[in-house]
Amino acid sequence: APKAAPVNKVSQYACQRRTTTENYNKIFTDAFEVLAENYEFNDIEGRCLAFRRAASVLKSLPSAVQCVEATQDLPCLGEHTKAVMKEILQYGRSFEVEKILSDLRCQTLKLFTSVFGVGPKTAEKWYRRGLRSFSDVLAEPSIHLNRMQQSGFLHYGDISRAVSKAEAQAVGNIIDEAVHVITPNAILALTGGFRRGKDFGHDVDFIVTTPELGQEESLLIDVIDYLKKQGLLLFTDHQASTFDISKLPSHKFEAMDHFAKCFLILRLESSQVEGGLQRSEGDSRNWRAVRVDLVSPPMDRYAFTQLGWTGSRMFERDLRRFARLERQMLLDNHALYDKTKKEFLTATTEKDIFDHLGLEYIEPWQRNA
Ligand code: TTP
Ligand code: MN
Ligand code: MN
Ligand code: MN
Repeated sequence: APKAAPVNKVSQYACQRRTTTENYNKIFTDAFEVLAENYEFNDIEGRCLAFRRAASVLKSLPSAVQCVEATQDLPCLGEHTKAVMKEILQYGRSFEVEKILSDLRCQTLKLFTSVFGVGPKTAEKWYRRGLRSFSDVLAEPSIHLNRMQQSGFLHYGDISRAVSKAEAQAVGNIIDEAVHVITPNAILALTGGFRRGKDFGHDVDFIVTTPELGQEESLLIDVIDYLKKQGLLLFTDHQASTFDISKLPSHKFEAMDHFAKCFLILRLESSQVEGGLQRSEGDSRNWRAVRVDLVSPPMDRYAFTQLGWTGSRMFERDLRRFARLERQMLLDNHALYDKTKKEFLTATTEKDIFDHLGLEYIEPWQRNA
């Protein structure tokens, strides 16, 4: 007999799913991430995205998948992903994944891209030159490291170690003081992974702006200056705003936006952290380096920036895809444009943007897609 249609069909769009940090299918999603990254290293974008989409769907499930048959009504799971799941269910591991993990090229690219400022292209270039380790790279006289990469190597141990919630809170206190000394009525908001309720992150992300339009223009520079004078800045890369109000939202999915922003490495003292620093064994320093991102949009773009920077990346990607394909609208970190009405839609809260898109509101902690 034909089965009744499932009542709660899982959407193909991450922005129509509620995904907390609780992942009951980590055994599968970890495997998919290895495969996705390997396709990324080999420039096979379609397959990379397919595995990331599949992982994202499994992350939204309220329980662990016990058999492949249980996935038949789920979107975004193809033959290849199901074959990997079958292997894991049967043997507890995937041989395809293990083969990748033991591959020298993949291991080396993963090592190199773990350095702040080193992307897949640079990693590939170094690998092709026969370099296999950090000491190989640092001993190669023909390699010029840019400022970001130099800091990446200098603080490698610290910034490759996860940032805890307590450490993120301490960073928040530092930024809070700096921002408000400069502009008493400035607005500071946590964004990124910690806003989604993650317990650990690779950095801490904040939005800083001012209630008065235009006043935010000098804010970041002044904050950087203030932190520098306090001796707290180990690295800074400031990017001035290239925001153009008349531009339509981008058609492409791109992580970068046009607002003023800075990528920092901050010095965090143990005494500033409740419960002290989490240190690795044998490390007796009373400080650690932490990666911090600040973005500074004009106030009338605050909601779009908050929605864009809260992530996750898959959630963002699908918000834009949903807007384009289901609503004929263009969404990015700056604006929402209705192509049918040929007009921009304004928003003061994230909820306004979900409303414009005809989407149920998804809380930040439900966006861990
Ligand atoms: P990340 O800080 O890279 O990622 P995360 O906070 O989700 O996770 P973690 O740091 O713990 O690894 O990026 C946060 C969001 O910011 C992400 O959704 C992409 C967005 N982003 C932009 O929109 N534009 C930018 O220029 C940058 C750097 C990030
Ligand atoms: Mn990198
Ligand atoms: Mn982050
Ligand atoms: Mn970040």
